[in-house]
Amino acid sequence: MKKLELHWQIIIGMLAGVLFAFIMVQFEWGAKFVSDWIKPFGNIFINSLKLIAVPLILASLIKGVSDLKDISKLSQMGGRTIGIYIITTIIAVSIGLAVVNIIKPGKSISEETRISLVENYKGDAESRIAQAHKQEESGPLQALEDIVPSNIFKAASDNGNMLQVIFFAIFFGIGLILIPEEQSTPVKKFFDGFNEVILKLIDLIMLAAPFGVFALLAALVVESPSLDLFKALGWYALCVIIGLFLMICVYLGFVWIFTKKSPSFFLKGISPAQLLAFSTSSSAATLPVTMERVEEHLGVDEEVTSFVLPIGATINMDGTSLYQAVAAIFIAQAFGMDLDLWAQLGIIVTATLASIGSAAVPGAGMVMLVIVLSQAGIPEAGLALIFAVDRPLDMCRTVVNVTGDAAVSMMVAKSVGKLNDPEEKNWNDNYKA
Ligand code: DAS
Repeated sequence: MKKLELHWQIIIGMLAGVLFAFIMVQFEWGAKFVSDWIKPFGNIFINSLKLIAVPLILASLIKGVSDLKDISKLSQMGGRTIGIYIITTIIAVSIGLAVVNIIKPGKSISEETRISLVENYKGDAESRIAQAHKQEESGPLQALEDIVPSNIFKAASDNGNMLQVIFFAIFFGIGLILIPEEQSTPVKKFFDGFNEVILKLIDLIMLAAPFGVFALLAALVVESPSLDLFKALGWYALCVIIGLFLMICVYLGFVWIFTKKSPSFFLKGISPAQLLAFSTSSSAATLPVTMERVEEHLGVDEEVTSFVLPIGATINMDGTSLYQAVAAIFIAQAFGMDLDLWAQLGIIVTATLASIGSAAVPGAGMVMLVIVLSQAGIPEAGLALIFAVDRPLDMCRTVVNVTGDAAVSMMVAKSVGKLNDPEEKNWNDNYKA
């Protein structure tokens, strides 16, 4: 039987997981069975992907930077990458603000619903508020200071702080460019081989993808809060999803205009990574697959993906910034606050910075949301209003984060002449060569 394409395998795994969970919850022991005996396999799957993410960044970035031969190309690509990332994030926040101001979901929250939600989720909100305040207390240049690790092994152990790994890899790659060719060649050969091994490990891990997402979705369904909460927050969640959908359309338009590649080509190429982002809610865990899909199915040269994607997974979170804008205005509306234009423009800045600071792991966007709320003078207790639906929305916004990284990598590749064409007849020979 012809092997199903990866995205169909993942879709089937997800649907089976949801169906299995709905069957399980019919029995009083069902939810506990799923949490005890199924959910661990989902965590093992995510951990195996996160295990690969750091070695992959190290190998591909060191190889990518050292292949640049001269440092001017690095700064050229870096400038374009960061510039386009910031533009797409500002567009995302603006879309979020437009949607939430038009639909006004916060106006639909009744007083008693607000009071019960704040009561129900105050504990969870408080821990995230504490986490964010710890982050906020640091000085204005703390984020810059945190980029330089004091110990590479400690940096590599914390998936939430991949900027330190990226910094070391770029630094090491620059060192490779600066030493004599006869000395750097064996080191580069090692990292080439190391990179190939990591890519092979990703293929092996992805064999377990349908089972991993089955377990993740089954656990999500049995652990979701009661459905009636969703009704109260339905309009809010709808705003986020409409905004995220519009942002995907923006990416498709950019890719079409700047690379002449059709939306169907782009979506077919990136869909397995999008489905994985949806299942894991983690850009970091999805990064290995994002890199493989962008290179081998969207035609972006490794020299670009190894640089643009790890940085994108860490600082380019357009889905998160859009969600933060919608959430902030929703909470303000629910608390009867009317923010003027200046306050909302301020949210464009703070949500952009907050998304850059959000780690590529589940729930990070909500922690950083506190910074957006406190800057705009919106009650932080409002976090409790949205906590109930954060996980499903985290899955959706992570899809947009990953999609944005892939779209920008195609645009950067096109601009530096490093976008190959997988639709060419002898693509594989060229690519492999
Ligand atoms: N889950 C984060 C990510 O991995 C995004 C977020 O929490 O907003 O992209």
